[in-house]
Amino acid sequence: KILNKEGRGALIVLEGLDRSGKTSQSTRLLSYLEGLGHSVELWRFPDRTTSVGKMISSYLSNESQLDDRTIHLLFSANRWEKKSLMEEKLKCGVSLIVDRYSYSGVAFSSAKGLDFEWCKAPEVGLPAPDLLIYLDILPEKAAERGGYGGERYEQLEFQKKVAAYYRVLHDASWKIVDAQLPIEEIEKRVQMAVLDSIMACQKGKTLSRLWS
Ligand code: Z5A
Repeated sequence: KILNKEGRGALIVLEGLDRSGKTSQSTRLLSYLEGLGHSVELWRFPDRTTSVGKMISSYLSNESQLDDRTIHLLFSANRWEKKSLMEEKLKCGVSLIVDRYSYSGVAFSSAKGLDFEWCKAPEVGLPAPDLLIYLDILPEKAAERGGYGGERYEQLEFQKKVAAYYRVLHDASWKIVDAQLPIEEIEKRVQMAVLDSIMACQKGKTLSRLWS
């Protein structure tokens, strides 16, 4: 495996609105990197397999009710409970493709009306992505893709607010990709950005922390 010999793995995060194509692109990226011989894993948040994740899953499918701040902190705890493993994998040379991360946490909870800085606070200190790929799509276009299901947040007006908070979070380091392009075209752009990032990590780029 390439990375085990040459340095740490890269933390690659994919963010975007519902139906922006994160899952499709994460899966394609995994196959691509594996095909090149890289050590790589695909993760997603929320991780619904943990006990915290099960509470989140039940909330998202409207099977349980939780106060807005409580669910926000659970989403954050779901990342913190994976932090040590995440760091260990990266250190051992495994690159991680992560489908949603702290940015979703802040954008979704802020869109509900919680204070933006309050939402960021519990995320401070988590590993920061080496590369954040934002799949950029108009909320109206995303809604046309297969229709929204029954989960919370899958409503057009709410998604517009989420998009606005992603714009507040955005900084120059993000790789913005037009998510309305054909899947294969997006895939190529994602691949190029990811290979650059993996190379930088192999050459000794240090892992930084959110939001400090
Ligand atoms: N949430 C939160 O509040 N706080 C947090 O901290 C975190 C999350 C981490 C979890 O949803 C919910 O939790 C989410 C945010 C909130 N809320 N919502 N709503 P999830 O992660 O389980 O599900 P999702 O992220 O919403 O996934 P998704 O709906 O499946 O969307 P996607 O992964 O971005 O898209 P996709 O499955 O790859 O593609 C959707 C469809 O579009 C599919 O039919 C594809 O074939 C099609 N597609 C994809 N790409 C294209 C292109 N380029 N052209 C045309 N069609 C395409």
